[in-house]
Amino acid sequence: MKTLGLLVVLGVIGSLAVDRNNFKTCEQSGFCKRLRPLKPEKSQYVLNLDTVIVHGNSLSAEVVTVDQESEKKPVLWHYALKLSALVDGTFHVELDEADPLYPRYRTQKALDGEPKPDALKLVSNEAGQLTLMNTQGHKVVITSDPLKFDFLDKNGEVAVVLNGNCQLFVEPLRTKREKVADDDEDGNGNALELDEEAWSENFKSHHDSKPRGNEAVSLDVTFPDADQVYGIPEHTDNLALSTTTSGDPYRLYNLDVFEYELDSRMSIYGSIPVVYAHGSKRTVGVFWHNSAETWVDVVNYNDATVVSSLVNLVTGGNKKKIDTRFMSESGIVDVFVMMGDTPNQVFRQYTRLTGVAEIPPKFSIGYHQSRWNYVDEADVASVHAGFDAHDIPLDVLWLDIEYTDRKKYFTWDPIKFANPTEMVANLTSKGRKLVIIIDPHIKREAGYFVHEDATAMDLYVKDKTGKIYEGWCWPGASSYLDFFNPAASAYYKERYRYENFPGTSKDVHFWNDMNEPSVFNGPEITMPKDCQHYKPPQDGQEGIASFWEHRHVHNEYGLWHIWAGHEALIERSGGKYRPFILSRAIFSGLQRYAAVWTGDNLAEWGFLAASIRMCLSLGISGVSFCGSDVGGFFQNPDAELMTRWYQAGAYQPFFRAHSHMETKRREPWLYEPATTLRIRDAVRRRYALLDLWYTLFFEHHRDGLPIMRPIFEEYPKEVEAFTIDDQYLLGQNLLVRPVVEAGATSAKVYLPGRDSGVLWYDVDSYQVHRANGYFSQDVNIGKIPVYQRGGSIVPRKERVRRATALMTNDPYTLIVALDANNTATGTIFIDDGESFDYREGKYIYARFTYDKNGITYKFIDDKSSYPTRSWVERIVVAGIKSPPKVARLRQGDVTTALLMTLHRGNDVLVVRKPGASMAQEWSIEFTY
Ligand code: NBV
Repeated sequence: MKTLGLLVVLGVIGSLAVDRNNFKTCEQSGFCKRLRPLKPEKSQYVLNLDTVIVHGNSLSAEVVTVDQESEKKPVLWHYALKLSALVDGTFHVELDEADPLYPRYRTQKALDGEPKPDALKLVSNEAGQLTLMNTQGHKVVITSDPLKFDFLDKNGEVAVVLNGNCQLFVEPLRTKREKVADDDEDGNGNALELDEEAWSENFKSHHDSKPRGNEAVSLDVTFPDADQVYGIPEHTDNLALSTTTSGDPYRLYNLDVFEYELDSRMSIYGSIPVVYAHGSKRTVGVFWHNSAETWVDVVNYNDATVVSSLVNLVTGGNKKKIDTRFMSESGIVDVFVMMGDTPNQVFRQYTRLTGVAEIPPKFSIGYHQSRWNYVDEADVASVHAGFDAHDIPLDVLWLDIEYTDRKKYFTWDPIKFANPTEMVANLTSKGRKLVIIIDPHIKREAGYFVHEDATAMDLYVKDKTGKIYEGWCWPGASSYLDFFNPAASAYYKERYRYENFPGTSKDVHFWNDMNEPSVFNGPEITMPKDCQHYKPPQDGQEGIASFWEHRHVHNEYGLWHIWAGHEALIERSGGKYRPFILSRAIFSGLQRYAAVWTGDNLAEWGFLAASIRMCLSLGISGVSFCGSDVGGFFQNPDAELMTRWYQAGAYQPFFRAHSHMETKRREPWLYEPATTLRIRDAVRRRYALLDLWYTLFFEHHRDGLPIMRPIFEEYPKEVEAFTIDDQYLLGQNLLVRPVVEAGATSAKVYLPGRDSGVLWYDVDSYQVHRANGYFSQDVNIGKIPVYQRGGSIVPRKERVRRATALMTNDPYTLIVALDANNTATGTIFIDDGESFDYREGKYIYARFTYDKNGITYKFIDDKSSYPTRSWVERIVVAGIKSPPKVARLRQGDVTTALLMTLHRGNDVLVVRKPGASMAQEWSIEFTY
């Protein structure tokens, strides 16, 4: 079987690899090439102490650049510095030109509103150093000449340094003529040559006109005492970032990279410029708030690849630290320093800035079946029926671009999808939903209403000459809606109204692909950087000051697209229902509107493994609702890989199978029966845990923490775990180690919590393991290692049905895994699964607590309630040492004696049919 699978894989598409020539290296990216080598011994930036004003939560001051070489240190340029303290141990540093020729772009949509201020106090001002403090006791020491910022933790130790390596640069905006005149002092023409490079760039056959010239920004950030740095997704390499001294820096530039490669620092679809630094002492982070093309260098002095001489030279040989450096093509220096000091605190600080995900509609955490394409209504009906025939749960069927009338979004193919209303009704009659794709490119075809309206109303992105930009994408000649223009987003939102898109209803949700944006004939398969986006008109801003160039907003484009779609879906239901959207492009803050997937992966083991670390990295960067194309997009997975991918996908937040049109059909029943059964088992495991998932999403919404967590997040002192990215925690209670190796008969698993004596229960057998680092778990093709933490209670629904909606009133089984003190707790969230009514208190958020006296179910939010009809049908207590003799349920005025049985080696107690309603609090009392 395996050999056959391999032949098929090689036969269908041949060997696949990214065409690196399509994408820039640092050397080919003007500003990266220009800035990366700049490492002055002394920074030119100096804070003018006479201008310092500290007021409310911020300090403002003038910063100048001076010619440090010359004795008189003449001033070269003026800048405005603002340092603010924000709630929750975060600082904000902004440095812009004091009087720029035109306003420089400030990223607009990443933040979830204005960050809340904290007070900032000037503690001292002496010997050229200012010391400031927030209310939490973090200090900032600003050295004036040269400018440097040291951020001190609550113990007074330096945790983050800005410009310690003198790599702060803000290239001032200039007019072309001025620059020539300024620099060509000796008249030898060199300046002119330099200038030509500053005012245009070429890549392959593409010319970038760079009308504003060079305007890059850069800043170095040092993390003393850090062992590892994480973040800056989306990349395919390890969760813990690598040293970039050999090869290119990490690149952040949203790109449609065909056949992207593994273990790479190249850009792919998403960019989130946040870095976290972690060590046994503390965790801190830095959010580089910039939507332009960005490169990030990393030097980890603990890294074996960093030559020891360099370590000794820089650190004196005994101190660990990590240097990072951000370089962006435009914008201002706009950086948030998050002081942690634990992983959870710093991840929370980041989501306080950029927001959390809405509680997803419950169906969307079920299983999704997609393919490019289900070809017509009959195909949809038969796939749909196939799930029932094979008793495999399914919540959503997906339609890719071929459902449209020749790639015209907001239309249906008149022949293949002539009766969408009926098709959707067939799905909803079984409790299922439909997701359809809408891409941001619009077909330029006479008579297509969207194109005609967008042209007439002037809603498209413009080219460098101010004419409508025309690119090439699926529909052929296409133009792109300019979501920065309020009229364009308003128009786009209208398109989603039920009456404007017949066939859609509250049960039809959306997938927004290609929104990097992907442009087949554009530079690096995207939009030229000198394209023009809408900017609100302002007096005196004409010519190049009257629009934003695509270069300024590139990484934010997809976010605006998704934001508009999200608003549209809320508006179409009059604000009643929570939308589901899947986005391919990613930028900071995207989590507020959409789920993501890791794009066009390959049906190879390496891509299955990569899906874990990619989602972990996105998760700690705010975007928890993440998954990968189960089975792999390109190529044909053999039965073993397919099985392992389902088993892994069932434990990732977004669980969807998807495949390329040139691959073989692979609905679960097209494999031999044993494989179909294993896939069925994996999907059913997902459904049994839907309420755990739903609670985790609610808790993310409430507490802003990732759902998939790296081990170090919960066990921050376990150095061995700092680089683990092939296993993870779901919340705090489940530990998952997918099998990502062919032919595995065992899996190396790290069980954290050795020092605190944590117990881990195998969810299949209740066998208990005491945390002791790595151990080898036997597996077979039916098993991936999953453990429940001792001390936790996990709700399950064991009567798995065809779809999430059909399980609403089903009873719960509670799995109580006892810790060494024979206690456990867990939580549950229940609401209607689809509306915003929870905001009015129509929900239950409750805690289960187990101790030797019994079990209680108590509302955490006691002002809220929800009339759920679910009840408790069974309680399983694993790890019990002295079982009670009698158990009595109390709910309201009623007391009922309960039946109990013992299992395994008498260490698993089952409380049978308590029958307690989940709509009200209850308790079970034990007597011994
Ligand atoms: O819309 C077609 C595909 C889609 O199936 C895939 O999931 C996206 O990532 N889309 C990309 C465009 C073309 C892929 C080669």
